[in-house]
Amino acid sequence: MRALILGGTSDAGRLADAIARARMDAIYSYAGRTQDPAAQALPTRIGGFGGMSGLADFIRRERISHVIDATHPFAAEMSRNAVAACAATGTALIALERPPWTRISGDNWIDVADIGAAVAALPEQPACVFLAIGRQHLAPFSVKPQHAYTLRLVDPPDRPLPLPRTDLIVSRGPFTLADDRELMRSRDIGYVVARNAGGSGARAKLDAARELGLPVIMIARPDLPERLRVDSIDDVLAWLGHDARLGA
Ligand code: 3Y8
Ligand code: NAP
Repeated sequence: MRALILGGTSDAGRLADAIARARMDAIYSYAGRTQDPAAQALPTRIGGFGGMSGLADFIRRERISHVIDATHPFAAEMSRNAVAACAATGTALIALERPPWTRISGDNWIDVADIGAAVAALPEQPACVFLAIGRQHLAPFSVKPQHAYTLRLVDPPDRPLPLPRTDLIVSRGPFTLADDRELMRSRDIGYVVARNAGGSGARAKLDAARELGLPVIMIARPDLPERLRVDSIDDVLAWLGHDARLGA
């Protein structure tokens, strides 16, 4: 057995720890989006594979027998490539996918399908907007330059930002309720824009918004192709043939 973890999330890191403890043969993979990704307990490769065919070549060359897609729910291209490459090479594939966040009493969510709909959901009247969606998808918001945008990025930007009025926070998660509440209160935030990432690492902003009675424009997850999906690390270990109850 030799596993490839398509990682880049806190859940993927916890899975890598469990697989290393179980002394299973595995490789962890980052896309290379950030300057200083968290170290992992497994041998790690960084960078794209070169599309579906590049991933299939990697699987053959490295004699990968099991692929675990533990990427973020919005890493849709990687997930699609994994389904295609595993089908082409006859390799076992499982996705470790955290459940989406669901609204609870007191939440004021505006559900939207994608980034474009999130832009449309913002008012015409100037507002203070917390764009908690990272760096890669900011350009669509430039059609509403009237807002004061608070941005949270993992790394300092290496090129000019596409929005005229920005307040930049450079911080990687996981985030805390106290910090996110203070962030919103000190900047008089009127709207929060978020992707439905799920998990615990970035949900603090939702709890802070609820406390402050702020609307959250919640971007739904992209559709992904059908593949075997679990939401627990123990289920992944069992699928790999390791019974977590037996310990290491
Ligand atoms: C490179 C690995 C940990 C891991 C932290 C989780 C939690 C914070 C939720 C907000 C939302 C956002 C963003 C976010 C989350 C965790 C987790 C998670 C959202 C790292 C990481 C990599 C990335 C890539 C980065 C994206 C960006 C997205 C920031 C490491 C820290 C906004 C997604 O500058 C860039 O190009 C950044 C790109 C993809 C989305 C974007 O479009 O900008 N993640 N995030 C992975 C790789 O190279 O393969 O650097 O260590 C991982 C984490 N991201 O240690 O606990 O759920 O796991 N990441 C979103 O939800 O919209 C933050 O600010 O509230
Ligand atoms: P994406 O749009 O789905 O993928 C674009 C390309 O990036 C892929 O086709 C692949 O390149 C490469 N890639 C993506 N994930 C990879 C991985 N784990 N290992 C090797 N190559 C990878 O991906 P994304 O949304 O930019 O996410 C990139 C990384 O950040 C992923 O690890 C993801 O888990 C993490 N992340 C993303 C988000 C988010 O909001 N999207 C949030 C938190 C963490 P090739 O085609 O060349 O193989």
